[in-house]
Amino acid sequence: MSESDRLFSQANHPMRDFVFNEDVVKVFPDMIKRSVPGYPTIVENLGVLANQFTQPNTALYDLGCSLGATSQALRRHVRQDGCRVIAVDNSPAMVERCQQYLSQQDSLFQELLPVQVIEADITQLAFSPTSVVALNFTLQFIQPDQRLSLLKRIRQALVPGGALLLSEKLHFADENDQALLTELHVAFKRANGYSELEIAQKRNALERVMVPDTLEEHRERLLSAGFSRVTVWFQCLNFASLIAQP
Ligand code: GEK
Repeated sequence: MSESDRLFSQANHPMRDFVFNEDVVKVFPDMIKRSVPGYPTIVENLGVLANQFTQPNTALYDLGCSLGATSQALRRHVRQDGCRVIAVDNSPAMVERCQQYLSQQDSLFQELLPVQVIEADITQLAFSPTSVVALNFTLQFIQPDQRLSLLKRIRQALVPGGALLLSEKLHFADENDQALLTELHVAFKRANGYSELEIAQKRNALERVMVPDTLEEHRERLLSAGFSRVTVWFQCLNFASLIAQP
């Protein structure tokens, strides 16, 4: 069972830069739900969207899978012959727990797509032919200068009819928009029970690790990577999810 997230509740929290370690794994489902507006809706609908784009006999990737919530949604919704889900994360603690959760899903449901969980850095991954790639709040943790080459490799691996499903926290070029949506996001976290101290300490820990782009930057980079169509299908406050088609 997931514990409730009190990770940053004590003053002078020792985590200077945020890391996806065992302490984070223990509280992760609670943390992400209380921090990312729209997360449950996005995850469930990634499965629904994926089923529209999945092509037979291809791999479906969940990159930066954490505990496999997106992989589970893909497996709940995608019905196609010869497909498999490949879930990848570079945090050993995440991968270990993810494997346990996906085995539990296997014991509860029949006829799910097979799934493989891999501990790897997604910037170094060799992709198999794929029809759906989910980057659900992961690209923002990749070094900015490595983002384009990752997207190019994903684009090259995508078969016709497939799609990249990309969810990210957004930055806004207009400083008034940025200030308003940041304040509304703080209000969302407050409403979910986080204190001012927890909010401030987590913001400091994430500052150097998570670097959000603007919607325009995403659009331009995706087009540079060779995608031909970019569509926003969901936005809640400063969090959005896009479909990028080859
Ligand atoms: C979900 N998608 O629940 N290679 C592999 N994994 C990485 C890398 C990398 N280079 N960098 C970061 N990660 C999930 C949520 S969380 C988002 C994704 C968040 C992994 C990192 O270990 C973490 O598990 C995940 O990307 C980001 O639908 O916590 O806000």
